[in-house]
Amino acid sequence: MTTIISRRTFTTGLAAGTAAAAFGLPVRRAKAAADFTLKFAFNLAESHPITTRAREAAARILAETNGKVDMQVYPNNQLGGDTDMLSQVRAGGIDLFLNSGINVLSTIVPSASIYGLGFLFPDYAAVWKTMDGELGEALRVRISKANLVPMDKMWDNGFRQITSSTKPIATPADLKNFKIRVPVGALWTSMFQAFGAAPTSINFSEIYSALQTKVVDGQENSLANIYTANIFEVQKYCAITNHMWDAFFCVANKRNWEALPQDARDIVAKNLNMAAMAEREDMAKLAVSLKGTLTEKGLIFNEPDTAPFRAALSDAGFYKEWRAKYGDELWGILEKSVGKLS
Ligand code: X2X
Repeated sequence: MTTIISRRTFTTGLAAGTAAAAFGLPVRRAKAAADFTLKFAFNLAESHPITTRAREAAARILAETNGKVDMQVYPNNQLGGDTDMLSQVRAGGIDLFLNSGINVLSTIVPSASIYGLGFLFPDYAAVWKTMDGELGEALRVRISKANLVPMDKMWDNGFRQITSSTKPIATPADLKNFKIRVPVGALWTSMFQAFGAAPTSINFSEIYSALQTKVVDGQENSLANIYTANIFEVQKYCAITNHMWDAFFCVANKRNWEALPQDARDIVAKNLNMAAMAEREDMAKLAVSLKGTLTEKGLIFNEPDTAPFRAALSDAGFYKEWRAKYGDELWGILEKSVGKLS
């Protein structure tokens, strides 16, 4: 049977659309309801490249599934902070969640944080060789055991830099008792304790107000987040420490994922992975260009010698302690890719 659109319905719809456009209102198109709606949530700002690429993926998924799969993108902690979003993706209220393996995801899969160990990667070539290689695969296996389905490609969250409202951070001594916000993950707290700082775990949803009200004096993040989450407005100095690199796993609630027909799953996974690859390129460019942009916004940059920071972690027994926690198998896989650590 063919659907008959009466001329009357058609012209009425058109007239309404034209009128809406004339008044600058969004034009509502009549759309068949999708068979599957997926909620895709994360903590990043609307203007972060992750959001842009996620929205592109959503449009492609809708087109390639002929309107059957409608992936709705919720950036900027719209569905709650990370701790909350993690509970929701586990319960099935959120279908897809982007989260760092070092962040709240590590509260249920502790080993997922291993790639966040200080000063592991000199550059992006080393990063992707490791995370698209054996280590990334080993971590995805561990995440799967927690009833979450990880997509193959991680989304870049960048090399991290330390910002402060009180003083430039030039040496490890400057971090002594420094009140710094870190995400909610044991490795982060441990690393800044090893530096002698005073870390406080705070979700990204609260970072701006925590800095603004001086609950903490500093934080550490990629330049992309310092810019898109407006952190530069409440911070004065930025030390290019590259002390760690971070990225997000894209994980699906297992039950909801398996409720999708296989062909739809393939289309969703393919487009999420493609979006991650495009976003990696965006981030690599931003890491270079944002220094100028942020300087114009008034942020004062310094480039400390990082060797003493690395030595401080080593001297505090940081690597030794975490080697015991991660275990020899995972540590061996990591060292195969990045070289001996001590
Ligand atoms: O919370 C952060 O600092 C962020 C956005 O970088 C992470 O999700 C780890």
